[in-house]
Amino acid sequence: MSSPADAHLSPGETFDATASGAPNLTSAWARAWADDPEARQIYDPDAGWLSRGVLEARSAERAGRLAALGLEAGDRVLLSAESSGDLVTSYIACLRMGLVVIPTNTAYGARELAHVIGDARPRAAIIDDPERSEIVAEIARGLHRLSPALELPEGPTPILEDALPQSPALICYTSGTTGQPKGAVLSHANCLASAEGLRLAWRWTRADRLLLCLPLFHMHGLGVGLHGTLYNGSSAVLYRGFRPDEILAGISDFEATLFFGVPTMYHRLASHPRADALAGLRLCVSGSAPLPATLHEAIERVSGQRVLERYGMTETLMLASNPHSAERRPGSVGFPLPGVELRLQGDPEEIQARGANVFSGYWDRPEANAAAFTEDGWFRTGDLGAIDVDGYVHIVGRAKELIISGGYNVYPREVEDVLREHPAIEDIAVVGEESAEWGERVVAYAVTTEPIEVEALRASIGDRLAAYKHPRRLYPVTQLPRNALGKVQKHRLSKGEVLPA
Ligand code: MCA
Ligand code: AMP
Repeated sequence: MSSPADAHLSPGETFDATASGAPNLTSAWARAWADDPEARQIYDPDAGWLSRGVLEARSAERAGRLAALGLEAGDRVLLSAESSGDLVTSYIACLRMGLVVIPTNTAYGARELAHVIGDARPRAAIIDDPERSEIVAEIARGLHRLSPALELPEGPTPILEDALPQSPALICYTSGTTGQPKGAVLSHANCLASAEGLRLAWRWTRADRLLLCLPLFHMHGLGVGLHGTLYNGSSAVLYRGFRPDEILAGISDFEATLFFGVPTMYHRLASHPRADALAGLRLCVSGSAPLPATLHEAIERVSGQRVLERYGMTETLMLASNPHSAERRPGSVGFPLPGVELRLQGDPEEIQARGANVFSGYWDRPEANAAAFTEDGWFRTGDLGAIDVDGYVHIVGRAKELIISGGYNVYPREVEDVLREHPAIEDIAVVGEESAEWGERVVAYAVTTEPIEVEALRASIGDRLAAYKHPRRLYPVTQLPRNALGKVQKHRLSKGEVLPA
């Protein structure tokens, strides 16, 4: 896929994935810590500012505690907690001593946690919620359960910053194009390459301050927001949950320059009476789901901000972005980022990606890996693309069965498998229904032996599915539309072509 080669670069700049000269993430972050230890870096909503020097010293000390527990480089640590300074510090401690972190959604229940734990076999879990901690204890008795503050006996600091570029830093669970959740293994080099591309493309500097309300258990908040902050030696204000009032007030209270959000957040900001405050930011970025052109225009109308939309995936970190210093085109995700190559293949045309940011495979899944990459080494995104006359990339659909609701991915198969266990459900199809606020909403079409209210259906699901995966509507039908091969024609359901019985 061609694009203006230097769409993202300032005159005279070139991209070098290893520009930081650091072999791993924390060596790159440590340079900024050493430079100006007094500088504020992470704001915790309860405890206030943590300086770069405090993050450095405290994370080294916590690495000592983890080592005293017996953890060693290469061991996996599950991490499931709301944003906090403690969580950030302990995350840094893990990476500094070469542990591999598995960020996990705090909405997950026993079934979802059991899959991740059974598959990745972590030796420890950092969890902020006693109830979830108990669930984890039931799943894996021998696993060390820790709070985000790591209240453990102290120990000598282990060797830090020793990970190789190809050492895994993260295992992030995602379903890829099909099937069960798989652990995408991201190396230190993958994460560094993406951070360097975004530094150049978004002109990210030490002077920046990010309002970070995205959860730190997914790639958007963690790999883009937190990693970028630490890589650039800039600062971030953490929020737990998203409240438009707080964000809009935070812009001036914290002298913020950056906001990253999913389209649902922009939808809520656009209708807020104080939305004009967004004008105070240097850059607003949207990603994780399509930003409708009408919403892009609404934000500009109320605040003057031209939101910069970008496109990425857990497996690849960031792939494409609208340009910082040229037209940000509504409905488009812009140009491939520095160091990223994109091409369109097949009919319909799928976006395929290559670059130092792209992961090398899923944890323990040789077959899925063979399917995820083409023979000549390109990663299949499962997204359908088009490129316009000016080289802007547009995402025009998905080849994979995926619903994106409020920036969270929901795999219909997983929801259908759970719903099929309901005694009154004979046949079921789960699809995404268009929603102005959520992008897509999870809805189910069902053939049932007796009427079921959606709330009763949700109650029957209980914690077998995280609440954001629950169907919000249940449409009774006499039969599901199928093609000649017996496959449910989901596109007809999504378009509302099948009327409820
Ligand atoms: C919460 N709920 C949802 C969602 N979030 N339902 C559907 N979709 C959702 N995304 C439900 C809860 O289950 C609950 O339902 C009710 O909404 C209230 O929960 P609450 O937590 O108060 O919701 P909220 O504050 O309104 O949350 C909306 C949100 C949140 C702030 C938009 O969903 C969010 O932070 N989204 C960001 C996701 C993200 O970081 N994605 C990045 C993935 P009930 O009461 O009925 O049980 S990384 C990625 O995609 C790639 C790498 C990329 O390109 O970035
Ligand atoms: P995840 O598996 O959570 O990393 O989600 C990645 C998927 O989110 C991509 O494959 C796309 O389908 C979707 N996505 C991310 N950013 C955008 C965007 N700006 N526009 C449309 N889809 C997006």
